[in-house]
Amino acid sequence: MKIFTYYTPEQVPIQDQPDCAVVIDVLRATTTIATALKHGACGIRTFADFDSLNQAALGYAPGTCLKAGERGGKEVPGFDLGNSPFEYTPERIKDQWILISTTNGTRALSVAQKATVLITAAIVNLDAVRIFLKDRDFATVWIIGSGWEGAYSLEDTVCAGAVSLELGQAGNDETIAAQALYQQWQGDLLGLLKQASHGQRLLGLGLDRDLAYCSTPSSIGLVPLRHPDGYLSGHLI
Ligand code: 3SL
Repeated sequence: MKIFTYYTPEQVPIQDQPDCAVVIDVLRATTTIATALKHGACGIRTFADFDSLNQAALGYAPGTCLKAGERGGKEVPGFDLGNSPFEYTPERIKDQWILISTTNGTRALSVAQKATVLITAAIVNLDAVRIFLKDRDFATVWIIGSGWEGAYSLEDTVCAGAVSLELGQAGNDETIAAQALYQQWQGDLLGLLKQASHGQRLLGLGLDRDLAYCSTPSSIGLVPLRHPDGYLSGHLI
């Protein structure tokens, strides 16, 4: 297995195609997606913008889908859910389709669409993702961080290092650097999120408990996996 890490969606060589793409947005899209699937959502459809999301919502019978997302960490007026994993309780989302658009996470998903297999990862489902990748032994894996509006993100890079460590051969220097960063921070992932610029932004919004949740390793034993129909479904490990 040869692993290539891209810190932002902008770095991804979209003319190529890996056997598997792993999209990461620790704060908070891929953490929230894993949580929603664990709590019984039918599936997650991701959208780069609100217009296409609103259009798609018209195709669902009333009461069967929830519109979700954020911009700059804040809720979207008129939507059912924001992007905090704490909103995605079983009572709220069980047997519902979730249509979601976020600032960076859903953009990262859109550049990975050509991959043969597409999954998402976060700290909360780290072990499940490692097992999924190890079992399948793909020839090429791309790990894609969502970053923040085109810029590097510390927490996605550390998670990329955690996913790739001991998994295969590094295909680029970014993979080696991500692994070194994970080795430095693995004992204090909450401390890392608190120092990261987007962590600071969320702390400024009073979302301290989101950081604690997003930094807890492997509390969720499933992998969000793209279904042939395009939505993310929960693959239990
Ligand atoms: O950028 C994203 O996709 C979001 O996850 C950002 S936030 O944590 O919801 O603010």
